[in-house]
Amino acid sequence: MAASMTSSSIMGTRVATSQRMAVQARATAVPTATLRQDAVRFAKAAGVGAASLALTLAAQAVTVKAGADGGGLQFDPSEVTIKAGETVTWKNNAGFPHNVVFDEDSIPEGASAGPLSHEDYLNAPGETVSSKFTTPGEYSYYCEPHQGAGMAGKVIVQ
Ligand SMILES: [Cu+2]
Repeated sequence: MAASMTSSSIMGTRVATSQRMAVQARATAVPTATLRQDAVRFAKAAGVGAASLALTLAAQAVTVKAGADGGGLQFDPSEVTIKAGETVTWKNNAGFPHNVVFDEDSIPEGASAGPLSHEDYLNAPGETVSSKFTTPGEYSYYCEPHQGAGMAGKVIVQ
């Protein structure tokens, strides 16, 4: 509410006659990345179930910790099962730097390891990377710095 009022006054308009108009007006002037937040904000303002809207926008997502809570060099959980089209997010948790590497020979045929991999090291606490999986099958991956320590995981896409 406060945010939409601020945006309205920045744009030189008086308080909008309705939340819907405010959202539409800002939609023409703000980067796409903020539109989703606007949609959720609008849903809240309109009394729509914001939680269900957010779920719809995000689809289903699974988060894997990079580095166990106790500091162990592992992905937690090391194996996750998702449906085709869903996304896995890795969150830098402990014992970093980590990265997430898929090799062509350990993913299903037709899938491409390059876009799924995140070879840049995760250095900051809580940093995240995500990959969307569209081809069903089993995908094995590992952390390059800790491959020798057995830091590896698997994504099963149904
Ligand atoms: Cu690692």
